[in-house]
Amino acid sequence: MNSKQISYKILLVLFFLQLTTALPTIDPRAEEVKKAFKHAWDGYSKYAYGHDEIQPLSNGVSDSRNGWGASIFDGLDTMIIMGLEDDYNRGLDHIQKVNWTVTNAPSKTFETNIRYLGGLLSAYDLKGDLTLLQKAVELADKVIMPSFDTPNRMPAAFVDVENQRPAKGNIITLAEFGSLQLELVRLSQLTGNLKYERAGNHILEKISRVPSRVPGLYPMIWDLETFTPRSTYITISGGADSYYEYLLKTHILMEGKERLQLDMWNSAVGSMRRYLRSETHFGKVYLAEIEKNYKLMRSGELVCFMPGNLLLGAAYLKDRKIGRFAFELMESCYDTWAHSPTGLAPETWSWIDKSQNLAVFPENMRKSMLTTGFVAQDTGYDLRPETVESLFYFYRMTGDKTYQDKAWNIFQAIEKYCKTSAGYTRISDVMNLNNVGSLDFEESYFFAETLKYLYLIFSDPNYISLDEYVFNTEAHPFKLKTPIHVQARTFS
Ligand code: DMJ
Repeated sequence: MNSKQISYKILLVLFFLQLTTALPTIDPRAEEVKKAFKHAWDGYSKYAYGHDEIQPLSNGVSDSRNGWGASIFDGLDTMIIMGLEDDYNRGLDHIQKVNWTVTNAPSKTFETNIRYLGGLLSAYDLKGDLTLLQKAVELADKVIMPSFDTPNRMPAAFVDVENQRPAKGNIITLAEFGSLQLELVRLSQLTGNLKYERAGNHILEKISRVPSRVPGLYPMIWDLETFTPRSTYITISGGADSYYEYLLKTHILMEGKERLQLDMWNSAVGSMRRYLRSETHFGKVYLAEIEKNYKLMRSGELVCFMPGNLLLGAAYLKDRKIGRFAFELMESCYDTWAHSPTGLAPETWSWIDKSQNLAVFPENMRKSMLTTGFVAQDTGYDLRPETVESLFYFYRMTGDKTYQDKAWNIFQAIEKYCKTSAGYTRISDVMNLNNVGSLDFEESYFFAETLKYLYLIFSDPNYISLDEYVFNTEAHPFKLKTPIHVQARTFS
């Protein structure tokens, strides 16, 4: 080797050294989450490819979401984010062939919107394959938009896809008609066709004109024909949840131009603090429910998206009061995991409010309040993401790494109690260390949400930054036209 060759070699080494030091260090925990995704995806690919879900105990299949391969649509952007190129390409092949006018049952508008349309738009935002946008437009035109073909232009809960018209039935939940707008707005932004955005936002205008007993909060069950609430039951849980979530997110996605939805969000949050906030004798804070004139001390894992949504709003609006509320809810949500014997939170729980006399409650309830801080009701765990989702927001917006450690605890509990040879399954009893009761079902949102949030919380914070993306309710990130400033500047 002559001296010239030696100096080239040194330069090359220095160049690569610089390259390696310039790359962010990879947290080994992100790699573990990626391995979990791969394990689950390989099981699904082997036994259930093209079906909506795998049954990961029996290696059977299930088609609960139109039979178009929901796991593929839901998992596609996670594959892009994790750099799983081969799995992505195979997914794209499948997507190209899906026929939107054939289903095994009427299509549920809300689920089709958040999982299929949301998945396509997000994968398109991340990767730019035109097929994805074309399929999204087709899906919107053939399935989502026909749901609006009702006398008052409100979306029907189900669509008969073969005939492209609403399926019969008038009863619909707040979340089902009140959280279609984020996907429709993004589709309008990407295509330049405003008809989607108009249809989505029109619903919110209609809701804002309906009087409510509790300002900003609406009952869960509605009659579509009269467009009036059919019950007095108010909750932030399933059936209502994403309605509140999307008010803020749509305002952000629309670069602050959609003022009404931000006002509706602010009013809803004000009422959550005033009427739903409940504190226990031991300082835990939960979001209660309302039925008639009663406050029900009942909540659950599904509600645990709210701390993250509140913190996003608090950072965006620079509102300290909302921030404090977010923190107390985050802590109590996480504690339902930390204080359960398996480290997994129950689906629902109740509690005793500090205004109530502890002594009048049964011994077992008092004991449970003292030891765990809640009383488990539905003891199942459905591989849900909400607490991990909020931890992700908290980590990204505070820079506090203890949120990563909490997410890691949750991941380890999932690994321990939900893993099967072909994936991960829902279980029936998180409170029973001896028998968690595996149930043989893996929801597509496990690929879309749970594993994505877990992966991102251990990734470089600038990767899919909250300053640049807004996540739909199924954890599909949509690119913001104008960045916002909500992420922390330092992480420690
Ligand atoms: C997801 O499908 C969505 O987050 C939805 O809004 C409600 N919850 C499930 C996951 O728990």
